Amino acid sequence: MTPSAAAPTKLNKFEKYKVEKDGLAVKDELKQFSELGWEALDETDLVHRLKWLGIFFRPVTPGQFMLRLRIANGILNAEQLRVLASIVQRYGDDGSADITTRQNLQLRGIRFEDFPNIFEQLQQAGLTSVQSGMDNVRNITGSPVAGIDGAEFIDTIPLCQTIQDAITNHGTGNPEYTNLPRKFNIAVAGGPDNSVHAEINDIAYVPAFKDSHFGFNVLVGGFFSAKRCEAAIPLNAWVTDNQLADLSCAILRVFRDHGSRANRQKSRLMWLIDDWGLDKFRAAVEAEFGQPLPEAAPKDEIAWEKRDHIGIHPQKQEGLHYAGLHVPVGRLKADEMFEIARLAQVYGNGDIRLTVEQNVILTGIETAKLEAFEQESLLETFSLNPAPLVRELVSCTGARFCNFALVETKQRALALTQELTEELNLSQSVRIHWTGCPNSCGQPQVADIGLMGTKTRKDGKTVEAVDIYMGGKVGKDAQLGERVLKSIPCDDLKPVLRDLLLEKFGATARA
Ligand code: SRM
Ligand code: SF4
Repeated sequence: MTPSAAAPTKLNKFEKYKVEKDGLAVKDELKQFSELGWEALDETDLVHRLKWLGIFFRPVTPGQFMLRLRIANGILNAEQLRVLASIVQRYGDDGSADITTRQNLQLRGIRFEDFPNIFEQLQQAGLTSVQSGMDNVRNITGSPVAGIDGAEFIDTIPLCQTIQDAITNHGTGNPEYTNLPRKFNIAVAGGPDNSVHAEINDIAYVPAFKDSHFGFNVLVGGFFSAKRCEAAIPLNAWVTDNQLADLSCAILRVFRDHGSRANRQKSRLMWLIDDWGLDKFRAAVEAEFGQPLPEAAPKDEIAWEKRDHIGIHPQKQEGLHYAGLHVPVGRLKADEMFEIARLAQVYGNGDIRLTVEQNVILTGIETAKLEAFEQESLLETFSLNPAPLVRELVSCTGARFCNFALVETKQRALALTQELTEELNLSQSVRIHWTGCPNSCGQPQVADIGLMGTKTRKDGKTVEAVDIYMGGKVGKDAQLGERVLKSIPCDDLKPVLRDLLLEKFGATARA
């Protein structure tokens, strides 16, 4: 759908190609495209429009494509994971999957001609990748322990699914929401610990009671970009659980029709809120929603420190447990995916959950099965009790596959953390987030120590470096961290991190 009101006088180049042909149009062309081969495609189709189907051309590995799924609330079942494992298995060492910072999966190494068949497999398995890239709503995140957490106020799984279904027309594609001015993030928190990082989403729903009725306060406008990062602000609105999809769609229509399409660096929702002021924005949302929005509840129910869900924990269902497996920097190989699916079925209820920390949770494990489960060899790789520095390590894709990257991230993050683990004793875990460039996919601003890739000069040469962020606070009273150090060459980073850990996080040197 074309934006109706306030059509900008000057469209940026992305808007121009969307006017030429809607992104979702490639859905009907995919079969023909795959017969032609990717080398024969129009460049805009190849590099941009295919992202409406979740297909990402990777200039770093041409011919090996990435497929970004959408997994509402990060929950899938063992059969679905097996389908995904079998897709990446075909590509041998080139095939892998990454758990993303939005509780989602990206598959790698895919050959272009295989996509029509892969989409059939996804459809049969009840999976979709539609609208997962470019100017679309990203994966809808929810509490990773929804439905099993004794402390939760509401199970967010059906809520996230309903929002996703509305925006994507049940995973088939919905032209109403495929031409937004920019990307868009939505999160639903269901418990007291804010495990979705509500504050960094364009829309976040946080639990809040009003006159003893349960509902959600609404936050809007949170985002990170290279130019600007902002925490979400209260819309001063309160809605009930059955209104989340309608309100999300109303906000999206306001954004679609009025958000700036001139400068892509100033197109995220917060720029519209700034431009209009919150009152005008709220009134426009209310008009689109079709009914008055009640004022926010005076306080929300986010009262806890954030949990990481690693290890074995009791579920609210008597006699059942969930197990949080630490997946180092979120990367999975096909055999590991098959193995996770097997463990989910042998020991649990067959479900697999993903977290925004790029880890896996298995659910429904009976007490009697715990001992045998803990002996499984996969848990040597995906630990239930990782060392404090590795435990909360998060990393974006980085230079291995991402052409925006200024540095390699995942391997470096792991190697450095392992070296520091050998040198230091730590009694507490430290949340370290790596991101390969200022786009901040690895969310360095929410970390205790955030590392953002950059370049600097050293000994007359340009070298990989990082800016260091600190002070990110998550959970209750979340706040974004700030840059404290600039342009540390990656080769000189270890002693800097070591000193920070010794001085600020209670680390002591090992004898
Ligand atoms: Fe991101 C673009 C990877 C979460 C902000 N992001 C990209 C691209 C698509 C660039 C590209 O085409 O290469 C990266 C794909 C690399 C690859 O091959 O994997 C990419 N982003 C990721 C993932 C995979 C990082 C990860 O390792 O987990 C995350 C996928 C989430 C998902 O499942 O959909 C990912 N990206 C984020 C987040 C974190 C979040 O949502 O909590 C952010 C910051 C929050 C936000 O968006 O407000 C983020 N990504 C960006 C931006 C900057 C957006 C902006 O407004 O300027 C870009 C660049 C852009 O959109 O122009 C970007
Ligand atoms: Fe790529 Fe930069 Fe995002 Fe990392 S932060 S995945 S390097 S765009």
